[in-house]
Amino acid sequence: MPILHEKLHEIYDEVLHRNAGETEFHQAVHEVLDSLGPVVAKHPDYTDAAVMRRLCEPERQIIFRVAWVDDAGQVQINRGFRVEFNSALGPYKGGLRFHPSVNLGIVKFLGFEQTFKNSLTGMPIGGGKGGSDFDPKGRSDGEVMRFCQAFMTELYRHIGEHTDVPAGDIGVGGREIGYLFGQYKRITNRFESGVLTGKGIAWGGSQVRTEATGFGVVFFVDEILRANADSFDGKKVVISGSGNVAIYAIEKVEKLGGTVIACSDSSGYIVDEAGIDLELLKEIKERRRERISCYADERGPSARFIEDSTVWEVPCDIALPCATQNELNGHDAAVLAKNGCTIVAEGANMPCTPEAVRVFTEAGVVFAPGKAANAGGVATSALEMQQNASRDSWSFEHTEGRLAEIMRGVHDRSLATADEYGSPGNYVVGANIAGFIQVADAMLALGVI
Ligand code: NDP
Ligand code: 2IT
Repeated sequence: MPILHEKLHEIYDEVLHRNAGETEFHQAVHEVLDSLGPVVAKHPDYTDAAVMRRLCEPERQIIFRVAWVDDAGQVQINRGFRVEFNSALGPYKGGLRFHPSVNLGIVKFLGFEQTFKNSLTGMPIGGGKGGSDFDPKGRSDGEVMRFCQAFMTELYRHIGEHTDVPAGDIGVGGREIGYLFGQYKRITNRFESGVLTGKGIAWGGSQVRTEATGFGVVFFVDEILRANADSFDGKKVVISGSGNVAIYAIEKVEKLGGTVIACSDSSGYIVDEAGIDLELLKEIKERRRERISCYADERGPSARFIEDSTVWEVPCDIALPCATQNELNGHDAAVLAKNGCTIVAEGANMPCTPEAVRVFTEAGVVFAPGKAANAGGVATSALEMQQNASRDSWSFEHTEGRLAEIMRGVHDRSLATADEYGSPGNYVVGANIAGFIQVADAMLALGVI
């Protein structure tokens, strides 16, 4: 890893020491500290007030047992997490992830990233993240409901519309938010809409929240293209994953004139040279919750399924990693660059390894980090909170317009900050510094807490 500024190096050592073994958290912290050298040099007051050191220590970390009964009558035990990372700018805000890989280090990396991402949106939201090592795959609706009820039976005491507002992430979509909200309402006897986002439209949800992360990533890439007097027209796009973020990224790319020719899940990927048939993909992944190979079986001769391989071997102009952390390594990055890919934007959180980011930078591939490119999801969650607070609901067109405007703001702020701090065109540096400064200034104003 590159050498950090001396004062930041001390902070990183402390993080390594205090959070032994939490490799994803170390990676996320290192990536931010690596950008902050010029800020430390320019603003000694941040160091004097230990702002960076305080930012690396979550305000509160909650770990709890979740016991529930499966369809066979067996008692199952899972572990639940909520890491309330930083509330300098507003209530803790961030998703819940249900996936067998979830552990404290992963939740901390996600909560840390979320703090900077939320700041970068310019909206009044702090950072937090949570989840469980519960694996929803193969579980019945009834099992998912009982798990969500057991999870909320502990979580409810820690959250609230002014305190901490969870939402979805991997393995948590509209169905799970419904069961979680139902149990919160039942326990508290309050219809407190603003306590969760990603709700159904009929019961306090916002238009566009389902689509927001995927649409937002594509709006961000559209800003990059426009800045280079280019457009999506005729571009070949490859996307990893086939969940919430991937599906709506595909929808918007196709709307803007590009063609998505490949996407994936954890079993392999599909290539469809005719362009992904979105309705078929939604039917298989969203409604039937089946594997991506079914797409190739049902689509006909234009599509094929490649098992246990990486989607990054498919040549494209634009790549959007939308599955999970560290899914695109240095080798994949080199293959993408060699095949002519010119823009990579992270729909997922930290999907590119540090080595991959280095390869992209050296090869002149424009790289947009997740905390900027995927901020549309949480930004629209903040719009949902705004609608809940005013007991209002906005049209699809109005909300999508707000999302596009927010993504333009995130893009322009990242670029302007990169310029100001001597790294023109570097979205990583720009997003990290712009996200940092807003939280840091709030922390200075609020005193040592
Ligand atoms: P979903 O659960 O809807 O979809 C996840 C997709 O990624 C699935 O296709 C899944 O495949 C694949 N995937 C997950 N874990 C792995 C793994 N370990 N290896 C290979 N593939 C994997 O989640 P989302 O679409 O909501 O989230 C995707 C990414 O976007 C995550 O990084 C999340 O943190 C990030 N994100 C999500 C936001 C949101 O609003 N939902 C907002 C901002 C970022 P399979 O089904 O086979 O597991
Ligand atoms: O990573 C993310 O930004 C999310 N999973 C969305 C969080 C939210 O509160 O909408």
